[in-house]
Amino acid sequence: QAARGFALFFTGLSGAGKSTIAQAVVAQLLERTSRAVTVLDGDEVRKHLSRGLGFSREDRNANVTRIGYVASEIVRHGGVAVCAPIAPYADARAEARELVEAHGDFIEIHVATALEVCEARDRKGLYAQARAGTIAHFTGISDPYEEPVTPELRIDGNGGDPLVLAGRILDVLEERGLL
Ligand code: GGZ
Repeated sequence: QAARGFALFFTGLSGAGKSTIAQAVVAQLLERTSRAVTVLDGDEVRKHLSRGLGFSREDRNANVTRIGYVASEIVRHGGVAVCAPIAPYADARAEARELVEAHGDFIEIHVATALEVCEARDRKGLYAQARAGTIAHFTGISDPYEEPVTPELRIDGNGGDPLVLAGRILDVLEERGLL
């Protein structure tokens, strides 16, 4: 019978390492499964699915719910959806979970990286702009991030090799019978 689909839902601050770890997970998944793996990364989603949405609570939640809906369709067909939005609000994460769990497993992965570490990385210069007040409502600086209380997995994103962190995620998937 067809394998049960699942969604990996990464959440964390900008610069926490969500995309990097997600990419490493996808590469390792593709070596282990012949299933279709679809990536719904924050940046890409906002270019297409969520084009025109901003960063108010309402818009962020709309963005996260849309991601949850697309992930649920992928999961319904036995696929793997890899999502990596900031998803700062618990209510929208719960809604995404509900959509996906109607059809398969929802693995929430909190990439826990200290704000100071994200800010020191500042790969896109956005933290500097947020501090300067050029960008308003910036997560962690002038906008909230509600930490997941009981994610399936919490990963320390303050350092460490993304390949090793990805490997740990695959171990969890295997333990859960998803691989
Ligand atoms: C947070 C922002 C903001 C504000 C632009 N707050 O590090 P990045 O650049 O590449 O990822 C961030 C991305 C966040 O989009 P998401 O769709 O993941 O957010 S949410 O889940 O909250 O809907 C960052 C950039 O967009 N960015 N302005 N004000 N991040």
